[in-house]
Amino acid sequence: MNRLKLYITLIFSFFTLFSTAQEPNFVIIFTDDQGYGDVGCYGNKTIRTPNIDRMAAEGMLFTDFYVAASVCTPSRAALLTGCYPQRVGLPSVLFPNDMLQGQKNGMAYGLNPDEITLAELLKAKDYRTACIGKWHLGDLPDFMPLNHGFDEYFGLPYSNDMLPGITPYEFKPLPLIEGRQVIEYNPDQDLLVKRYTDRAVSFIEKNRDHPFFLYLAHNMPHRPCHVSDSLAKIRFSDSQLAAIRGEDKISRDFLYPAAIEELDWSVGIVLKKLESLGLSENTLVIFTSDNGPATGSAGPLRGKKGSMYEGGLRVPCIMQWKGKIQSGSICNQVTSSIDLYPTFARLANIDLTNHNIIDGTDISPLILNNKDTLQRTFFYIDQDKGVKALRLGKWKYFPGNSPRLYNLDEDISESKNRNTDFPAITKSLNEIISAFKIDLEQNKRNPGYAEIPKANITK
Ligand SMILES: [Ca+2]
Repeated sequence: MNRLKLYITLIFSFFTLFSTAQEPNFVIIFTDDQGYGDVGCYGNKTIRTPNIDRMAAEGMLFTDFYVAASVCTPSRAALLTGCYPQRVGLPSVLFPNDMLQGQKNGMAYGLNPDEITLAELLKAKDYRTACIGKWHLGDLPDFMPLNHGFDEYFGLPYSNDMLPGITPYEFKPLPLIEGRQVIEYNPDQDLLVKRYTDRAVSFIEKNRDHPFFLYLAHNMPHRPCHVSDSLAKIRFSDSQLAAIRGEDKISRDFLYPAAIEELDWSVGIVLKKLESLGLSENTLVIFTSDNGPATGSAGPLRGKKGSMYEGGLRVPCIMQWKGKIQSGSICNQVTSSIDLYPTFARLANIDLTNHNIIDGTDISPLILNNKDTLQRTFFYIDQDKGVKALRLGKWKYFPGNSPRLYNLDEDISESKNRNTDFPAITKSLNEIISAFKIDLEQNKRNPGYAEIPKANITK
């Protein structure tokens, strides 16, 4: 009998060991300029998002989740490095390298090749990695996804409006890139969400037996809005659609709800694929947006894309992990996209002890146990204009000559300045901001620089 017991114990230990040996898969679905109020489960009554809503019903909805910038490039730099974008030298939006706005001192710049991105971090555990969609962290080869830890790349290297004929700037044709090669110029953007989704599904299928990290960064619903026929025709007749598509990028704003609905469709396809392959219990799926809305809704929040009010940086965020994250849970803690880096590290058993300075906090205890243990600060930094505000608990504080203090628990729209009511609180928040400014100044790193190819220099 003892021998039998021993065998059973051994078999159990073997299975336990085996079943915990595989690191979890990570999927980040990152939309572009989608607002806090542009999802059903965040209160939208007219845009239909059944798949994202189901994700929330089966997972965790974050009410106070922040991206670390209110515009594209710095928000993406933060997500992939776990740092405030100013710490890694990318505080503002990058333009294509052949344009003056894409250069500093005659050099093109982008995410420093020395930075260890989330993809590179996970490579330490032999993850398969894919970036599908918008990159926007530098468009020369040194800065592109394949040089930043991604095995695969398929997408647009920057924003979907950086193409000829749509803005006052003289952009070159917009490249669609596969790996390192341009495969098309000015691709039909009505098909982008579908093409990205197809790629995502085949990446998941291909790596079903291996840990993977999928970074699915849609270009939509950033202006100009594009939608495939199948989704657009639910809302518009053929003639309406022809008129909307035939006009400028302003008229395309009518497509915004349909664009969100197509993104929701895409979320559903990805989740279904994970379920059908039996991967839902070993995959953390995160849905969020890179900054507040340009044309959509920030719901009850003040401000939009580009703003330091809540509407600029507080975004919808839902996490789903079957069997690990409690169904229908809500997290009201202050959390941020910069937290995903140390959180993924923890979940994949990667040690960050001797790592570069990062700003994020491991939020795995919140995700896995829904514990209210966090009392973290979040700083609102306005591109290259410095630290503008701080969030700690319910308080949001803007220092300066006309300081403002808002109690976000009672005043989510930042309308009642309580600055003179709580001098002790503002004093301590001021001290936290001053210390952080010094730390950021002393411990910031440079972007990467690269020669601009001669062929790209226009006379
Ligand atoms: Ca954006």
